Amino acid sequence: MDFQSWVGTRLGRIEATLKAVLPGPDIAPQRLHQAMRYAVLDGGKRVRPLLAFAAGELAHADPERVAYAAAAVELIHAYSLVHDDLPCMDDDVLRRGKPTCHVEFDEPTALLVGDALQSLAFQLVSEYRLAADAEIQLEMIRLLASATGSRGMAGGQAIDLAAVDQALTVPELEFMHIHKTGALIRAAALLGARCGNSLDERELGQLDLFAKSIGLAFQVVDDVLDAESSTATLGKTAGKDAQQNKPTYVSVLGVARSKAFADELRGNAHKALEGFGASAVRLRELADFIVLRKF
Ligand code: GRG
Repeated sequence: MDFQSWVGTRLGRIEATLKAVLPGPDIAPQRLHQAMRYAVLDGGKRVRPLLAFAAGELAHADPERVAYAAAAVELIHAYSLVHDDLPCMDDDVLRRGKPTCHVEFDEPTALLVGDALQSLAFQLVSEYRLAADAEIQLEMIRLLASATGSRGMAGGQAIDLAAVDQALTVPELEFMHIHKTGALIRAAALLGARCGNSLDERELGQLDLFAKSIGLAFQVVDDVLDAESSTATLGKTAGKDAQQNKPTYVSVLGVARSKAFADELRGNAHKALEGFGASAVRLRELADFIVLRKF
């Protein structure tokens, strides 16, 4: 199967899982449930679920199990976008090519949407049987919690908010992005793999190295796209980083060196997968997609 077809079938699967696990729009409180569905469904590249599926294939995991783990990660990601767009944070009006959640609904609803999506994510990883044994599944829940919280994504967001109008060094920038963006991408890959039971500690370590490289590469490319692409192509407001005077890879390294750095990270990601053979083909293809993407 070629990469496009593989992506197409996984996108169908993740969409169906998300639709099924989100409360229906007619279930009370209807407005909150409608807003949750608005924030999650029909949009986004679904990079994190795709990484979970690809890592699941590496570990010969049951795709049914991976779908729930992938959905949990995507719900956390959707929550972070809804909160990030609020007036008290990035104050944005466009996301995934449509009005942001608080614009379409209202601010209190958007706040609750984020809260409820996060809770639903943890419900999924604790309610469904995802791993070979309960201990591994507990480890998966712990991993998702730490990737999401103050030592992960939320902590990265705090650093991001404090960095406005500040000059950061490259290591400081890297620290911020490893937390804000990288932690959840890493969790997506590791959760997908933990749904299977065929990787030993060394192999899980190699997958972790892959995920760390690709998580940072994702953000470097995001910075380049914010500087170079258009609002229409991105489906979110372009040029926001410069407008808000936020330090980015582009502001610190410039476009050319940022692109070279993203390519170096892609090389590191491929290297981490050496020795896995054909079972890592989708991870390799996703690394290429993440770095070469135009949106
Ligand atoms: C509010 C706790 C909290 C955290 C917010 C992830 C994040 C932290 C903010 C999102 C804003 C942002 C531009 C982050 C950097 C890169 C990123 C995560 C972009 C959005 O992810 P994509 O490109 O989005 O995967 P889609 O819409 O394709 O899912």
